[in-house]
Amino acid sequence: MTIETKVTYCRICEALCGLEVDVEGDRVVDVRPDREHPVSKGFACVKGVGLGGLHHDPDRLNHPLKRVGDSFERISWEQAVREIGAKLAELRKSHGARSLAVYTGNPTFFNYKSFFFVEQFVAALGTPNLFASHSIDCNNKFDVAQRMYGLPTIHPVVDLARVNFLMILGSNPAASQMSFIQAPNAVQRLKQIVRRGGRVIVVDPRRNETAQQVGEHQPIRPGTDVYLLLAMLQVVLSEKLHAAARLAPLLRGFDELERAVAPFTPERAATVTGIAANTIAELARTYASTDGAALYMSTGVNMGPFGSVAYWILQCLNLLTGNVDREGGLLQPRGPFDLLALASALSVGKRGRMTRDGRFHGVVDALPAGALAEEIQTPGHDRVRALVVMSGNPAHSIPGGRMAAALDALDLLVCVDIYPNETTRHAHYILPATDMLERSDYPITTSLNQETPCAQFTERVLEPAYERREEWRILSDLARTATAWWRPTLCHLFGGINALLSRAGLSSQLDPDILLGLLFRVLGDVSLDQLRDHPHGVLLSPAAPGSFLGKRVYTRDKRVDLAPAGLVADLVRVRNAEASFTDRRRGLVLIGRREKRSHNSWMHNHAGIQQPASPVALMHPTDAQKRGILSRSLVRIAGNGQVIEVLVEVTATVQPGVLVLPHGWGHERSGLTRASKLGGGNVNTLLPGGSSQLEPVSGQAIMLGHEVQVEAVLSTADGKAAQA
Ligand SMILES: Nc1nc2c(c(=O)[nH]1)N[C@H]1C(S)=C(S)[C@@H](COP(=O)(O)OP(=O)(O)OC[C@H]3O[C@@H](n4cnc5c(=O)[nH]c(N)nc54)[C@H](O)[C@@H]3O)O[C@H]1N2
Ligand SMILES: Nc1nc2c(c(=O)[nH]1)N[C@H]1C(S)=C(S)[C@@H](COP(=O)(O)OP(=O)(O)OC[C@H]3O[C@@H](n4cnc5c(=O)[nH]c(N)nc54)[C@H](O)[C@@H]3O)O[C@H]1N2
Ligand code: SF4
Ligand SMILES: [Mo]
Repeated sequence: MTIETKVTYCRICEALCGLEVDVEGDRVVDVRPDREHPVSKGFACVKGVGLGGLHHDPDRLNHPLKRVGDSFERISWEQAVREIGAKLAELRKSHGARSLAVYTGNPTFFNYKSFFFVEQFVAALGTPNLFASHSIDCNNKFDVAQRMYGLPTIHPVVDLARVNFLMILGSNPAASQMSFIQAPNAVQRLKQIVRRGGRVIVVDPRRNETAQQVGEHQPIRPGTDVYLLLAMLQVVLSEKLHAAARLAPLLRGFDELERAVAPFTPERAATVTGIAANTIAELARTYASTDGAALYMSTGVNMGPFGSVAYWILQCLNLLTGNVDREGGLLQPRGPFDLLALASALSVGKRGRMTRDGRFHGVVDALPAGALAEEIQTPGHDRVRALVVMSGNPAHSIPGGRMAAALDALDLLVCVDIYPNETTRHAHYILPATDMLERSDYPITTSLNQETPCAQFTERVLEPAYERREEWRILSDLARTATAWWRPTLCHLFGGINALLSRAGLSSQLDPDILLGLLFRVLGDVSLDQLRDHPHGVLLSPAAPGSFLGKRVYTRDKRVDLAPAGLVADLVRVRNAEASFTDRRRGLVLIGRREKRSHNSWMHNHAGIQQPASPVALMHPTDAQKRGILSRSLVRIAGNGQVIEVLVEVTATVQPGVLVLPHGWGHERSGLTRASKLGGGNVNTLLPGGSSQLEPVSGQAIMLGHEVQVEAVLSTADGKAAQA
């Protein structure tokens, strides 16, 4: 058989690296980084080049499954759709649409068809109950953008190619490739900044792998970035290092912001953050006076207690120093066509969804995942009784350890996934989806985060194996079976046409790419056909300086709101919490980290990607000594009434008082051949959860900075004897 090379791109993380895939029949024989990709230029990581192993993993889901007693039996698609549709319809009839819910996980946002059809499926069911993984990741960012810029999707992107001063808070690009910015090989990009004489400062409680390779490391006490940012803004405002007068026609709320920030001096921030006051003032002055500077923050701050206020103040700093909408600062990309205009036309973020108790609003129209267990378990006629999980692992990824019991309280749990996971264990039906090699795609949802705007369409590399199906098709069939045969949703339109095609005996299906092609034809700078002719991708015009402020801001008066009421009000909470950070604790403060070789909870079963035998916690030598803990020994970590045992590495790269632990581990009961043999446990069981642990502004789950107790499984003396 001949080997054919196909060009595509990886959709595991936001870097979206170009790939070349050698295919022989229905087998993937090789996956390589694509050297001709205009942005990733031959970069890809171990996960991307491992896509062949993912596609052929014998543990993959290949057929629809139905729970029968304690095990699962293979059923036909026809039976699965019929039974699930009927159950959804029955629950809707007897308990109302609110009794139906959807949880959509991280991979949905890398799959444009699934992304659009999830919203259409929710609309078809008529329920407000869409829950999304962005509320355990970055809800604060979307919510602040909505409040300041009028759309949740506006996040000016750092001009990495020209920036001269970049401060990174709570991100480890060496492992993650960053978020809200598409920058493959991010560490190299950061090194280039330093090489041309610029400064990169990594603010992190741990000298993470990025800080070990590039720039300067600024340690900080976990959870306190908001005080650092407030104090930097206080310096910029009180020393008049800003361009507010020039920017006045483009912004509003300056006076109120100035009043609100005035009390947050560097001296006060120093006590809380552990960073000297003069260092904070110096950072603020250098940042404000550098020609081309930017502040960037990510999950290490998002998941802390004040993610929304921190992101708001960070935006204000970038705006008021004149760094937004200029070269060398931050630019607002447009997408292959005007995606902000499209989001606005589609009323993205404006669907008015609320939790049952009215406490939390939808962010990008999705409710906080941290409230899902309560929406299922709190009694009431309209409590959630049926849940469809799309490419997610809520049992594992939501903090609190309460989801498993909540899932068992459902009348219907349907999981659409490529693998069995900790959530599918509780399912009544498991439906097998295609992987990224088995479907065409365009990265619509990440196009607004492109530092180097680029357009790439990929055809499917392989036909779907076994009975795997694309998500849009599964959702269309379920929507049509659960509701009246016709409703104005894409699920009904595509589902209906495809049903007619099958009835006419035709095997081909109408794919939503046809709609995408139309969008490109009407609105785009390039057509989908042109992109098909250039499979490596084509560069689009770079984001233009001066094209954003006053022009593409979606507030009513087109001005950026520097002082949204809900954010100003949350400053009280920030002030009241100051003392809590300096209280002497008995335990250690838990923070997270990502690992190069895994992705959230779903890459641990890959045969070709070697994993450590257990997750490794990191702690400082003084903390280890106090507890009689040896490096590479087993420790017991207790929190939230739960205990897990993992290996520990003793290292001075971590601040004293801090424990670092990766998430996504603990697959003993997943049913996966390899992953279930790995040790460790799920860090989320150690964290308090539920709606009391949500950041009140945005509903983002607070997942960092909780206290845990750590002890040696063997004492130092026993350990030394054992090692000897
Ligand atoms: N303690 C702690 N918890 C965390 C985090 C943390 O840092 N610390 N990180 C959080 C973050 S940032 C995120 S984004 C969330 C993620 O939360 P989730 O999205 O709930 O969890 P994932 O582990 O990403 O699970 C993704 C699932 O999608 C499946 N999948 C992969 N590809 C496809 C596909 O193409 N189609 C379908 N249908 N399924 C697919 C995988 O098999 C897997 O089961 O976790 C959060 N949880
Ligand atoms: N290899 C790999 N890549 C991934 C993922 C993965 O699981 N594996 N997940 C993807 C996903 S879903 C996302 S959302 C992105 C996230 O990408 P990033 O946001 O870059 O996430 P991390 O790499 O976990 O880096 C977070 C950093 O925050 C630090 N930190 C913790 N607490 C604090 C704090 O209070 N203050 C400050 N300043 N720092 C703190 C941690 O020490 C860590 O170095 O990564 C994506 N890329
Ligand atoms: S960095 Fe790795 S996982 Fe992320 S897109 Fe590139 S190849 Fe895929
Ligand atoms: Mo994420």
